[in-house]
Amino acid sequence: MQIGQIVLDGRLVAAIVEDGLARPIPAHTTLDLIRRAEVEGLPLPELASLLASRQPVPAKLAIPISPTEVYGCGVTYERSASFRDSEQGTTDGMYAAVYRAERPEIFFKGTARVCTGPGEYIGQRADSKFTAPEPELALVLGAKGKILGYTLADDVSAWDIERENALYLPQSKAYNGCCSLGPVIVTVDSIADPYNLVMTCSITRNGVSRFEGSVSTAKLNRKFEQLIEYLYRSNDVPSGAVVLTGTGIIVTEEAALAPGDVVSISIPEIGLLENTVRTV
Ligand code: DO4
Ligand code: MG
Repeated sequence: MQIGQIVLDGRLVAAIVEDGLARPIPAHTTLDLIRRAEVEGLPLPELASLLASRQPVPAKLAIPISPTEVYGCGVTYERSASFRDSEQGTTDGMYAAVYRAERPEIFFKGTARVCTGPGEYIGQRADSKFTAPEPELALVLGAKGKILGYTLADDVSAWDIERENALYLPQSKAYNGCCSLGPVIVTVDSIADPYNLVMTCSITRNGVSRFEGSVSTAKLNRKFEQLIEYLYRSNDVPSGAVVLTGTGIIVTEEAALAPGDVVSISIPEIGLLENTVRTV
């Protein structure tokens, strides 16, 4: 099942998305739905089916969830580790060490405040000259870290700020419009193998291509359960949190984002997430 959110009477409302249409779930956001499914002990798709209107409306999709918290996982693909080490002038430095380590890199990305959805803007910090999209598979979590579904994420990051000093990572990662999510959440039962999804990313400026890249989640060096287990250590993450599982697509510096650039990220099983860059 695909669950998204649409704007109805000026408010975000959850909806089942099928055949390009949306069946609204009145008076519930996706977060309300997740919490109610937990209280009533029902699987999310079952509750959504019970509550959804029979009357479909056009599916102009907004952000599929306003997450309680968003976390990012880092250097989960070899390509990401070697790129970041090369940015530090080394081949086997701290990023390679974390890539190989038992404990994964996990950082706090923000809350719903810094998130945007399909068709909205993503942010390029005014003090960054090399901001890049990080296309990632994202996990939508319920209580105790149960994976409820998958969506696409753009962990937009100021790579020049991270390159200057790794201790600047929070500034390179968390700011207005730094995280795009969407277009829908595909519930776990509808993805046969999340470790076998092909993701593509393109950047265009004035309709002209500046970058194309792709990766398969088969190249992911971590299991989701391990990421979640570490995230929940001494940390009572609430239902409705989102975890970004790391990028395996590395954009070149020539394709650094500029205002007006369009970033498109897609996994056929989930859809297309498109955003335009704005300086923030
Ligand atoms: O280590 C810095 C951030 C890594 C990251 O966000 C990623 O690998 O996706
Ligand atoms: Mg990332």
